[in-house]
Amino acid sequence: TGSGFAVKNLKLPPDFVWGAATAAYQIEGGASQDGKGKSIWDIYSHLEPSRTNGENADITCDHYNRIDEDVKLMKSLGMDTYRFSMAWSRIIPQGGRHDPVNEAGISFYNRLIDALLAHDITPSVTLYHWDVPQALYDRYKAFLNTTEFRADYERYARLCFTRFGDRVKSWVTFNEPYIISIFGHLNGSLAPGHCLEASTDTKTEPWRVGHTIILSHASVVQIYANEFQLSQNGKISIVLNGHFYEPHDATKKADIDAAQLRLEFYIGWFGDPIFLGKDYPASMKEYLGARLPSFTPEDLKLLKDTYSINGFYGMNHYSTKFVRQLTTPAEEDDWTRNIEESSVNNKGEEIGPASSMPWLRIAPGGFRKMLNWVWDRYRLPILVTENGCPCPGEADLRVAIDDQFRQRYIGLYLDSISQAIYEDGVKVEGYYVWSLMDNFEWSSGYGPRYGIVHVDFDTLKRTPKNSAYYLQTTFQERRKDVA
Ligand code: GBH
Repeated sequence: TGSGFAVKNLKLPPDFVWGAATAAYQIEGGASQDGKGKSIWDIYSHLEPSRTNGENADITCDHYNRIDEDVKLMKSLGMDTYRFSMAWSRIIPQGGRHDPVNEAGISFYNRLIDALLAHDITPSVTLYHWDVPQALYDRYKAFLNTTEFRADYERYARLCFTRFGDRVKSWVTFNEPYIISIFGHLNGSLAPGHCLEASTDTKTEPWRVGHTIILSHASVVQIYANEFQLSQNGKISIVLNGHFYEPHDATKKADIDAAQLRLEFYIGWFGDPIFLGKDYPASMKEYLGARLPSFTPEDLKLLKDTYSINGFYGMNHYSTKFVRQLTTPAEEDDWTRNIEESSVNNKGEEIGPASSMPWLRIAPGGFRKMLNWVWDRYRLPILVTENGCPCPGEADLRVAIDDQFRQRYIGLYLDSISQAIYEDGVKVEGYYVWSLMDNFEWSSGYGPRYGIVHVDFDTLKRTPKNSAYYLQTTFQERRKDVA
């Protein structure tokens, strides 16, 4: 894996923007401060602590009480923009369309937005990053009830546009619908983990959850376009994640096809309805049959009416895997189309150097191909809304701060963006590193550290890592207009 892994510092457009991304539950803390309600993550992490490495995010980075310090830090590192999510349960503690609004929660986000703007940092707001109010889960199982969820989410979104839209010009409706559906409702490694209960139907529920997200997204895009966009003049879209897939055996047609199918099942599932105004990919409909919900004529009209309003493609991307089409009969409830993922191909070659997470390896070539795949299919300007990694050996503080693995990862992935823009003609407009600072990494708790700023979770002291300074200088260098 030695060759092809040297950073070239390739140029980026002068108006290309960069910043960092975070999510409310992962950094805020203040779990019940100022009237905040409980979300599914508060319950999930406390009910069975072994699901989250024995940890929770009651305090985490305490960002809720440290926004001035944290915004100054962003400024000192030269960021143009900051992507964060709002906690629905801070704004409407019980979540529902008839439930009271918590003005203290609104005021927190107002202070954050104002502090960012005062420092010339453009806010990008994600309305939903995995933390649905627990009350909605208790009432009707949240995403599993499409009609109820959609109506409650519409009210929450409308409230956010009304109260913050004079200053927020970049909106994301949902972070990573695939993860919400599959990890939250099929294998239960993320909240709500409802599928861990005996009475659930994992054969159909993940696809129902996906259906709810697609329709709720489209409704809110329509609301934004009809009621707000003319006066507020902002952009709205969704963030999709996904690995890139390479064939396990590059000479086998079945493996080449498997790579394409895996991308359709991961990204096309949401991307085709949302960005093309079309039905689910034919490959999914054929394989999943009645397990996949169908769109009514009104749904399809909504998708057709709204797809072109999406102002960008939000891409969370971390790594690439090999896929092999297995020939053994699939298990009865298999949904992966009998495709096996791995980080090693048929020749024993690894996809790239390993981080401290088994699924995340340095694979900039796959990233470049992913940018091209998305551009070819959806023709939308791409914002890389998350990219980053934890480092091997980071339990040692010196390694954590002098994070050479991360600097190389970021350097190579920025080179891929440059190649996609200048050599392949793909439109890429910005880059958000995941993450601003070390934080609560969901089911892994405080183990892996994705931050470009180190957080000591005893003292809550923030210390920029060398990758933070690397990002600052590499963007200065790469964006110099030398022509
Ligand atoms: C992002 O998701 C999240 O948006 C962010 O909150 C999180 O902190 C960050 O990643 C780092 O994890 O079964 O091989 O796919 C990325 C999606 C979901 C990808 C879990 C890896 C597990 C391994 N990730 N998935 S695999």
